[in-house]
Amino acid sequence: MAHRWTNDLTRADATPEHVWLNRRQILGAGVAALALGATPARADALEPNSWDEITSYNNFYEFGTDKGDPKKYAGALTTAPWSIEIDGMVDRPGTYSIEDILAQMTIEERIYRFRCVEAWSMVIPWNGFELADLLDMVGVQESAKYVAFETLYRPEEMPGQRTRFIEWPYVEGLRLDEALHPLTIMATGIYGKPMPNQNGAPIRLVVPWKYGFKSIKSIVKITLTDVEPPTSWNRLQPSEYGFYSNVNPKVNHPRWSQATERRIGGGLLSPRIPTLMFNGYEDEVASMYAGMDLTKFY
Ligand SMILES: Nc1nc2c(c(=O)[nH]1)N[C@H]1C(S)=C(S)[C@@H](COP(=O)(O)O)O[C@H]1N2
Ligand SMILES: [Mo]
Repeated sequence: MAHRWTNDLTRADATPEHVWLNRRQILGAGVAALALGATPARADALEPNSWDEITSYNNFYEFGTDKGDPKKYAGALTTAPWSIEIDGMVDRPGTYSIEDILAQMTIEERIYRFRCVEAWSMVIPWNGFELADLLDMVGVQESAKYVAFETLYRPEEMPGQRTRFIEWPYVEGLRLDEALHPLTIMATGIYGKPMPNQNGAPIRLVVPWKYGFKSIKSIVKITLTDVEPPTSWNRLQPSEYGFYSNVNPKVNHPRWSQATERRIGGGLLSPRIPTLMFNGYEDEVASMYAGMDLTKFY
């Protein structure tokens, strides 16, 4: 595909570590990391978190509001068979089984920083494919301007859905250019293994320059539309969560600063590190927001 991301890193590049870090700075984080000066703290921030950290500290409100709940309760979720209904402004709408989708996609590993809005971060080696490739497969029509996503609604297996904390199903959305950006992936695994249920099995979105809640898990429906789609957190608390939700250290959440972050796994004494504009992907994505007041479109 013409828009394919040029990051050709694999975990094999991690040995020896300093070689990996250099390659990572040049090829992975790109010019942004170089321009910032690759301080040891920043280089360290690109080392992947452990499997255990990634799979035991989660937000997945369908299984409860505690960060330990998804690991405890998501095991009960049936993830096969699984299909995604794709409809709206597309040439080939339909219900696509995950097997049929995967057969046509190139799965690759992408190591991205991942940030939750409550100012914690991890570095996760995702496996997945570009959302753009899936959208190519169904044929996006000229009139489409946004992509809407929906999570599974199955209260029998998702105990959190028995309370109305969120209006279920969980929904999210992207502007079409964001959805087509090569950094935006549909992830199907972590560390080369199938996606753990608590992380959004069998398939979830990953948008590395946005706060964590945009990266909707366990997707069953994708709709191409010409109106800005509703998003769960915006519905719940519009003054705190906007449609765009780009990582932005200069725009604070009304109840906390977003200027710094805590790396999960760094230990209690590890210093908070400065949060980077667009989570460090400024060179890649800033042009999509040129001319927009990001304090208004937060
Ligand atoms: N369906 C669904 N997707 C979701 C959530 C959720 O509660 N339900 N939580 C979001 C939030 S707030 C974050 S921070 C990330 C967490 O992803 P992780 O558990 O893989 O780190 O998932 C996002 N996707
Ligand atoms: Mo989050």
